[in-house]
Amino acid sequence: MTINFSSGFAKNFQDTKQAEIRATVSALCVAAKRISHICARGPLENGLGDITGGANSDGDAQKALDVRSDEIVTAALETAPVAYYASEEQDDILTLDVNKPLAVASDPLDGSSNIDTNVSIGTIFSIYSACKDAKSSFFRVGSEQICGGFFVYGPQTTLVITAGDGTDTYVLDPDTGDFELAISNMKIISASTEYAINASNHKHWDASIRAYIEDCLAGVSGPLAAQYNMRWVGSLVADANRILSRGGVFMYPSDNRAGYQEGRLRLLYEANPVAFVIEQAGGVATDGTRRVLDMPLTALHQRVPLVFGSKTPVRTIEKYHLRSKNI
Ligand code: AFP
Repeated sequence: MTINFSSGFAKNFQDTKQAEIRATVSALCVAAKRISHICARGPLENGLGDITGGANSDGDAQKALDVRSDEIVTAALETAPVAYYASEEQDDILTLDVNKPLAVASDPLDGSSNIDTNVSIGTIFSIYSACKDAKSSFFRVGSEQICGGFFVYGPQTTLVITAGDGTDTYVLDPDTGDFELAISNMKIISASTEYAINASNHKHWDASIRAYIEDCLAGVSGPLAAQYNMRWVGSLVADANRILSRGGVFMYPSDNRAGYQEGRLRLLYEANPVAFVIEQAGGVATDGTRRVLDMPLTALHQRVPLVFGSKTPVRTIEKYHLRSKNI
């Protein structure tokens, strides 16, 4: 079976489209089970975290598991109703079968820097209806996604997913080998005093983010009048999963390092699917001021500054941005 969908999954769509979405998600679950198994074997798999000598489109060094995960996802999508596949690990879009109806974008292995440290990592995916050609199937706004989400390979292997009618979590049952619905229609609490950011980049941030973080650190006697806590896993999927389960705000802003003017995360296969599940759970996802899902894709591996999570802190950060621009 691989996944026991909730009865309402993708019910917004006509039967044919719903079946196509379910078949593609099932194929991604097959891939995730294989990647999860490899991750669970860790060092027994000989060098998952080794640098292959290759690099992805952005010049990031590719780890062995990055490449293997991409191969596993590609093979799975070849069995699904998918015409085009765009991957963080491949420079260009892969055409699988132009006669098929869907297009999938993926970061097949998010959190590579954590592979050898036994910290949760994952696979992120986004599904669109295919257009007349490969490029137009992806060069669009994220609000045109028909399904999106991510797998987390951690203490549990989970799937966080939305098809536009709420965000659900499925858990891979080790006893049956199937993904089972565990939490339906998740809701992010609107207020939270927990933030996630790589604080070592403080000197690189713009004034608005520095001011916000400094006001969080000022605690109860500071302008935000609350005691804050910080978490930073270094795996987007792990931080996103925590925020879905207990609230908080994630920030990977632009900074003044070379290549980081638009942050680190990619719009197509990281920010858009995460923004989709976050919004469907009642949260907010912006680039600091603009809604992520309204941002048109103009380059396949385009980066975007990313702020997402509980509504109140995301809107507060927006105010810091606007104030720093005297808007
Ligand atoms: P890797 O896949 O190269 O480890 O990058 C992971 C990631 O894209 C995202 O999952 C993390 O939130 C972010 O990068 C961590 O970035 P820093 O290593 O700069 O903190």
